[in-house]
Amino acid sequence: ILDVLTIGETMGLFMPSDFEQKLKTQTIVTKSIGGSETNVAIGISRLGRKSGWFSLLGKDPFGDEILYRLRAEGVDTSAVRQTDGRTGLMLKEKSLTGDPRVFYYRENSAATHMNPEDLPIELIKTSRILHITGITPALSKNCQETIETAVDIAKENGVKVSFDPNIRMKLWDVETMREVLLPLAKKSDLFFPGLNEAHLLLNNSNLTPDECIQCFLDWGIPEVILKLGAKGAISATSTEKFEAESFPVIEVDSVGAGDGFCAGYLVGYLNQLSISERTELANAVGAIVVGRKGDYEGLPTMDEVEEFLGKIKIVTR
Ligand code: KDG
Repeated sequence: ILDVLTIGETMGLFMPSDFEQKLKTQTIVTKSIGGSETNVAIGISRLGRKSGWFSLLGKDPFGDEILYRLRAEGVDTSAVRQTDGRTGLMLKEKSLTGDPRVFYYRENSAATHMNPEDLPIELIKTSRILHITGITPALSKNCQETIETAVDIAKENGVKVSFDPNIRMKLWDVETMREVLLPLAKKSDLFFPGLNEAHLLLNNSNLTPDECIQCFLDWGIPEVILKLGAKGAISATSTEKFEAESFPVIEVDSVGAGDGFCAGYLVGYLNQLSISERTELANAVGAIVVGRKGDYEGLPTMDEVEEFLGKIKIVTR
């Protein structure tokens, strides 16, 4: 039985090894992998819970490497298939504001051909949580149907649905995004929007964080976690609300921080921590990820989180 099953595309990733430089001028690049859903799966595994991931990959070096890295992280990949398609790619470099920019080479990739018939139904039915993001439904009509079907299977079988909208405006227009993501959000049990994403989904950028949360709770979503970036996060259910400050960090690479946050929150949820403790754990994981280069490399173990929070002291030499 998996604690969390995630579904979505993971790509090969290149970034300048000297992350202060632009790709254009660099000959030495770091090769890695990136995908929101595998970031979450790896985060959960490192924090001590059992995760799995489903997708389609190419029969190519990146398809092999993604499987190799995920297996090394203890993520269940038993349902993943390598097809005749190609594994998608992405490039990443810092912009002048420091926030990384990404460039996708993922049209027509193996994962974009995912269909509902490919879904590992038994694995979904027997997992505790299904975690999905708004990236996958943006990849193709059949990916959208695959995610919708996975959510329906989860709901019919009492599996909790965790949903991070992860809005990627490079992948679709805002109207289609709303049309597709709103119904998914309404079916979720744990919903993780950022403030900007909440504004885009609700089509109103004047709403305060509390007003956004109230809208989502009014839709019937049981647990809403609004990510405020450097300002922390607010978590709420119909009876409880908790606001957590973020931890001060030196930002190296913010990509993947939201995924680390989700992984921390879901592990807190599975470990039956209180809503305030879950949010603190999520914030700590997000902060640690921001401080390290790479989409998933910075994800911590539980010992590292406790050391970060000053709860344990590790003997280093
Ligand atoms: O959340 C981080 C992801 O966005 C990144 O790892 C790559 O999945 C990715 C995407 O589609 O941008």
